[in-house]
Amino acid sequence: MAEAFSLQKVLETFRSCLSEEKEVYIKYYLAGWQELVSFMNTLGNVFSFISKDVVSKVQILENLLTGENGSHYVTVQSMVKYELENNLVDITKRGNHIESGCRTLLRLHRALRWLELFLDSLRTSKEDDKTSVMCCDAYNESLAQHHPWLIRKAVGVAFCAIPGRDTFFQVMNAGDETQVVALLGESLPLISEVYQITEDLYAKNNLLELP
Ligand code: 1PZ
Repeated sequence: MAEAFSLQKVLETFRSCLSEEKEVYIKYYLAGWQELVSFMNTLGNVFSFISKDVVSKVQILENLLTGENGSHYVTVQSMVKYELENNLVDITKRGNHIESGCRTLLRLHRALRWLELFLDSLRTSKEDDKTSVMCCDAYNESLAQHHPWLIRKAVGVAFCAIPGRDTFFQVMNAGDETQVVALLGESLPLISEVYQITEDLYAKNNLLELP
């Protein structure tokens, strides 16, 4: 059986993500997402359409990383350079490269912003605050802007099934509430830094709207 999810492991993978030159290692980025998928799976089947999408994107990137051009996919920086220099990215509309590393990672990158916002509101929340509201606010501020109506509706339904705050803290498997809050405080700057470095790189290369 797979080891149980723990917030600690997510923290460790995001810590491993950055090289000394502040490049983002795709291997650990994907490992972080795999941890998050296993977390989502413990929350119930309503989330399976979300975790399936994450799994398929992780798989696309893993195939690139282990494929014959894998050496170009070690970091997000090297991937962007390689795919752009070799015209492997559909820039304005979908064409021959619908599964480029750049566009695939962009989807996860946008979702990472959601995660950052959500975890931060969880961290600062009070006992009576609703996780569904926190999820929804974080979503509207991030991913929703990139999703069509139908997906936004489906996500809205999934939010109704989100477990309460107490369950969330338990499933994170990192001790009592105070400990989880402390660990979140430690994890969030790491997640933010990975997010920001990727965001700046994508912005600099005009990749933030890849179809
Ligand atoms: C624990 C509660 C989970 C709430 C998750 C909130 C985010 C909702 C995201 C909904 C995704 C819906 C399914 C797939 C959508 C895809 O169309 C898009 C765009 O990909 P494309 O079609 O262009 O290939 N996929 C995404 O935007 C990636 C979404 C990833 C969501 C990750 C959620 C992370 C959850 C972590 C758990 C703590």
